[in-house]
Amino acid sequence: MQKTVVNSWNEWDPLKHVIVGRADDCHIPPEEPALDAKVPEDSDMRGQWGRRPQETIDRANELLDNFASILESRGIRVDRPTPIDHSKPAMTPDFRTESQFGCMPPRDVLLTVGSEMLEATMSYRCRWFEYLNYRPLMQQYFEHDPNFRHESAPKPRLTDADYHPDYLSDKIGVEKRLKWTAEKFFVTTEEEPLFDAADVLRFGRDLVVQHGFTTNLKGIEWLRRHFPDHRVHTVNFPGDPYPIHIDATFTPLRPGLILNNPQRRLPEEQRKMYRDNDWEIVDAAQPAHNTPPPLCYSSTWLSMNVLVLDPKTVCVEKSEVYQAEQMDKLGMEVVEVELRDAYAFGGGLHCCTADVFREGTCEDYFP
Ligand code: ABU
Repeated sequence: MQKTVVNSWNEWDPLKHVIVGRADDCHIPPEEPALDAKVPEDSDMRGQWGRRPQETIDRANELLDNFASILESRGIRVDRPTPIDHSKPAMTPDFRTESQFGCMPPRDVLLTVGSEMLEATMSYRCRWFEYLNYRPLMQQYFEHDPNFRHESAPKPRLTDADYHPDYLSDKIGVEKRLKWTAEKFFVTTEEEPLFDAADVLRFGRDLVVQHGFTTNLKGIEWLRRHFPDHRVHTVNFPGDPYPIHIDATFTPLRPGLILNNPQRRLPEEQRKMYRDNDWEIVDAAQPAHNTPPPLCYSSTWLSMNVLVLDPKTVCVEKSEVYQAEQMDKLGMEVVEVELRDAYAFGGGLHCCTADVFREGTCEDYFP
């Protein structure tokens, strides 16, 4: 039996153990406030829901299995979740929605900080029960690692009070969305703490958290109180009309180097800690595609949603040739991984994984 230890403090230390999601039984959930706000008005996803076509599930699983094998061939241990029945309604005393989402992508649900794995509150009703897909693994880690801390953030009620009704229109227009996001007026209100784990980036002692559709200020404050030994920084990327999840926007590659989405630049006033500590923030390369694949929630910027295996090695999606070229110029060895046909299931190479173990300790990169 391999020894299990949960430990991961940042996005780049050598990766030794990881969770890779599964596409089994993934659904396009029915309309609901926070999810609708993320779906572009001209998207092919508008107005349809139900189980994803089996051939797309099979193809996505083929790619995810292949990604898992690539990681294993590099000596990285890979665990997989156990899918619950996503066709069942998600129902609490406060809401009901007719189906769930899936067990993709794990990065949205699980935040690993040191020896702790924290289940996020989530902000979509259809994802309220998604943590259950990972509970068998959490139990296993709890059994085998005496220092493992399994934590769960307070489950939110997700009543209508959690969402701004202004966003409940499919005719807002990109211009107005950009104005609203620049004003930090997002679909989620400040009714109760909300966050998705994929809005958080780990830089040792510092956690950088995006305030947007899926994470509100109360969620960030909850994280601040939950991690009292960390410094928690709130960031915004005003160029994004659909701001969810930081990992197609801001991508640390190694100490001192971050890629930033050139359409979603970190505002000057939020760059001080990087500047003061000689970190370089460079524009990411352009995506290789003009549109996302069919039935996909994410933007074409999944091009920069890469998985760093160590400070010199990075997994890049195979068709993202410009991103791969840029990584090469930045001195990274590129591991090509085919995943585009799985993007529709919730994201790219970073999204579809969650860290269990990376070598290294909690360092202070911004003293
Ligand atoms: N989960 C990452 C998606 C972000 C984006 O659509 O750009």
